Amino acid sequence: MSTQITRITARKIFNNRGEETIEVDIRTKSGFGRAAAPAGASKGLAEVAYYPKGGVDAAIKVVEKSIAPKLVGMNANQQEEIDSLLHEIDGSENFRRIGGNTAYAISLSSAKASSDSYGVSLYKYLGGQIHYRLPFPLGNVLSGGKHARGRAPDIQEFLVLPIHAKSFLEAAKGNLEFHKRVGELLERTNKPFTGGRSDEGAWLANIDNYEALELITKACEEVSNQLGLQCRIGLDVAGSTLWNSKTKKYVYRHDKIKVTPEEQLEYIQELIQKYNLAYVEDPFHEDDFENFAILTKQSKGCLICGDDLFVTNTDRLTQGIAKAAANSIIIKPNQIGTLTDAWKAVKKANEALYTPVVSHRSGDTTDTEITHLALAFNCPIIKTGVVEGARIAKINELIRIENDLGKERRMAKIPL
Ligand code: 2PG
Ligand code: MG
Repeated sequence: MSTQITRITARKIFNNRGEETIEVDIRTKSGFGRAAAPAGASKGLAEVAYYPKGGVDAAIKVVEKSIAPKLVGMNANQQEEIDSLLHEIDGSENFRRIGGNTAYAISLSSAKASSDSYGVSLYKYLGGQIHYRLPFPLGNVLSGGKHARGRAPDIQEFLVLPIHAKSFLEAAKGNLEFHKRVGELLERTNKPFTGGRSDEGAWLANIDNYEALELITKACEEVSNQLGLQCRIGLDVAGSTLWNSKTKKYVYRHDKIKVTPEEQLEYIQELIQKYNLAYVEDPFHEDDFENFAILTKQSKGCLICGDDLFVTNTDRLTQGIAKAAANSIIIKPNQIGTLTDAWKAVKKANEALYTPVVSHRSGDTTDTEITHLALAFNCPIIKTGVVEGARIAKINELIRIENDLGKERRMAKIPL
């Protein structure tokens, strides 16, 4: 068995939005790994640059000319060395020369090639001898904000979390039922509803935030009673997409209101209480650590999660921990570029008892690495949609992993 890298190939493929993305194949003497990068629509300002100038074509050239010659001959199991070499080749602080998505595809395909060389699943290769716990799926049932095109709620994501499911399969089935019921209720109550869905497979409807929450609460109650499964609701407010930095107000276009940060805080607190929310992501814009801290302190029993706030960046997370801003962090490896960097953020989060939530991107492929990362990183929650090809690929992979674990399978514990 050898993990020595013999060949690296990069190509252009498409994500579920039809956007170009980079895919990398790495061959070792004994194995093969392939990974394609995802892409965000509502990106954090502090995320790494996805591509060098010239986009995916330029990134492919970079792989061929600057990266492959240096990596061939190295061992794919030297993850940290490979990832630090990527930083070295790039030389910038945000991967703008080689592209964060280029780094992602190399870093992940290398890990996959290594695990394949050893003949073990990626999660076992990365996680080692730990007791694996299956994550709870946090599923998007209704889209708004930047993920919808105008006439939809201002909040970006309305999510469901089947908190007491006994197995991943049961949890996934629950989410499918919640999603289906939301669609049925929309069909019954909203005349213009056409059954349209967003990139993440969540429903699109011209309703406001309260109407959305009332409807999802009803769907959750009905389906919970039927299945004997408890469903809690979560939101991704994507605060940065509502924030106007000039007027210092959050702009709710659908609701035609503009609110100050203080009013935003009151509004989110009201939603948490009224709808017993279990999870709120990015309730404020990406630099408002202070209001994140106030909300976190006042919201017991609810995860306050930073996505654009932290961008999987250990320095930003450290800043957040010092201020007690949020108690949970979204982990999207392509926000930071490499597996090693993402792993550092998870370790820091675990040390500070911040709940790590591994997440897909709205522009995604049928790749399933993040499901393996959820297990290896010990993330109790995975945000990866309910339906749609790129989402179902990940849900199905978790079902396979659950089967693979057999008698040892156990669900994670969510600190709620
Ligand atoms: C988010 C994500 C995923 P995007 O904001 O959490 O749902 O969206 O990939 O567009 O950043
Ligand atoms: Mg988000």
